[in-house]
Amino acid sequence: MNMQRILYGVVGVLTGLLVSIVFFADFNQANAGDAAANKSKAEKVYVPYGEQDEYYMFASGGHSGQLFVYGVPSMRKIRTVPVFTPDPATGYGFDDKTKEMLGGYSWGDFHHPAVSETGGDYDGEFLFANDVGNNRVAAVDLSTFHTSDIMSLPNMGGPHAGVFVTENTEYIAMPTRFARPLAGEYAELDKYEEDYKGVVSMTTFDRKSKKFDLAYQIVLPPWSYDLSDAGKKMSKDWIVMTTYNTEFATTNLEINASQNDRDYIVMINWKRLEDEVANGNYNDVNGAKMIDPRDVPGAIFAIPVAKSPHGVDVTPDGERFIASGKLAPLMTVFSFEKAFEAIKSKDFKGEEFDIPVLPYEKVVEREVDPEGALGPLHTQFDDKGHAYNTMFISSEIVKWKVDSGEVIDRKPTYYSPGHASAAEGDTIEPDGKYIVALNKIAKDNFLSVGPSHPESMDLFDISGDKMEHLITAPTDPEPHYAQIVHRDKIKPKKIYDKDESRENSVWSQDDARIERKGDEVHVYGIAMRSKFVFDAKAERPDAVTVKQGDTVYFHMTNIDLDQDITHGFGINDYDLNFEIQPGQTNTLTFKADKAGTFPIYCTNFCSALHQEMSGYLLVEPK
Ligand code: CUK
Ligand code: CUA
Repeated sequence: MNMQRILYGVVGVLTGLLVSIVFFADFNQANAGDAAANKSKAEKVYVPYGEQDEYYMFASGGHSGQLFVYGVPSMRKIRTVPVFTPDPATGYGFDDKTKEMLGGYSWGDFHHPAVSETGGDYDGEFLFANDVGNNRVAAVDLSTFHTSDIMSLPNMGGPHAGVFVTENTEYIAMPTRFARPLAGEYAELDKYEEDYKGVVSMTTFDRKSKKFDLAYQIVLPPWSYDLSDAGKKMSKDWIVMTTYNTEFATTNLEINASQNDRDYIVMINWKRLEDEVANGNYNDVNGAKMIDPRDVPGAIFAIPVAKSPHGVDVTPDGERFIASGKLAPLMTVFSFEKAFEAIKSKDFKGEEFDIPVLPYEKVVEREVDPEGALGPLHTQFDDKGHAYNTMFISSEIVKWKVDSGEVIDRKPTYYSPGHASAAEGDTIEPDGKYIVALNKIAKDNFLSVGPSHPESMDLFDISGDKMEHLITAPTDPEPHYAQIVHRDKIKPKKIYDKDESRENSVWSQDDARIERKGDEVHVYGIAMRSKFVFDAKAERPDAVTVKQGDTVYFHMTNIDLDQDITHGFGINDYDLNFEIQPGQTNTLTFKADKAGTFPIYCTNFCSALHQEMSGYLLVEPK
């Protein structure tokens, strides 16, 4: 890479707007067009009644904090799964279990989903997600599409650069975006270089208990870590991360963090660190086992890379990693084998912040010139050795050959894409059928809904030599990344397992009962079409009377073990609602501090007599 290219990059950013306008014009012309071509595209995305989409697309819900699920190729949204944010529609964050899991937070910033892997392939059991807003990691159980665990991570400053999983989901890795003093301590910005740290969290996940454990954390120089990936096959013990702000800027980052011609890719051997942690070689920092890889020979290396890269992605064969320049209009292909050789021969080019630097020319395989496309961000792959790069500034996807760097196709997106997601794109065996560009800007694609437009997603058929744009779909803010998983890998349950021994569950309406313990009232009730039963023996089994100030526990079991019969449970005027899916037991706890008569009603339409599915909460005044 030379200075000229970097200059082009800067000029590119400045002229980006102009280029976008050119592409918009192209789009309008292309669109004027060909009725026969449009018919064939429509047929490719049409899923007739009785059939289903071939793929699930799990898309981040950005600062909604939630997971969006789409069908591909129809691009129909199937479901919002609440993850980091309360959801009144399902009562997520209202019932006891989910309320505890959310820990009082009311927002999250979900950037990157990662489906659990076995042998480098999606196994479809769980999906992990990062919360950049409040330093959390979450797991969604893909048998129920319910969030099963959320863990808060200490010492982090916005875990943006994950999540990504190692080949057998040994670890869910999350590098931090903002450097910050450890343990949330105070330190002046003048102390940035000494006191601020970058951190990578390495969490494990137990599939039986469906819970996380923070295995260890890696402390790093106060650079900003950006989109990262785990090795595969020959590189499986490594993770690679791009960095920016190697300038240590603490203000006006848009200028001050773009000074250096080069930033770094950091490669870390997690296997080495795992062994060291097992040997007790760590410090306890704020409840985390903190290891400094600079104390472990062979555990960490830096490789210079074109300035301010945004992402690095490992090829499906695990042999190369590709960084995208963002401010330098090129993609750089690096070789793991070459990196390993440089490491073996101790061929270092000095140190940066005590990290041995591998010489760029010893690790690089090639620089790929995207022939004028600008703003490369993220790379995806197909099954034929091609890479696909999103180009944020020139609003397009560029298809090129990983082996030779030859650019094969460029297709406009509508508009500015962040990530793209290819079918099975992060696995050792991508499908090569579809790619979806996740765009930040929709401009005039859809009916106007005011000054803020929806985000958009472009579906392309990539099975041929040239990409074919099929459809643009709107989306709520804001998909950053998505994974597209073949439907055969997802095995959703039809109903919750009926576990007779489950705490607080009641499986027959005759067993419904109310137990009082001092000022606690426990209702062990059932929901079925089309009634609630709280106390089988009472004159009015669907009424509950408590005293003002009592703490009320509604332990509700949905005993309708039938597909898709979900009941809701709303208490009028008490700001409370939750749901109970078939075979599920949920508990809602609250203080009945308001005296009066409050209707209870099923909020989820469940039968022709759904309207009759109601009862009363009577709160006697003190
Ligand atoms: S980031 Cu959004 S476009 Cu959070 Cu994955 Cu690159
Ligand atoms: Cu039960 Cu509506």
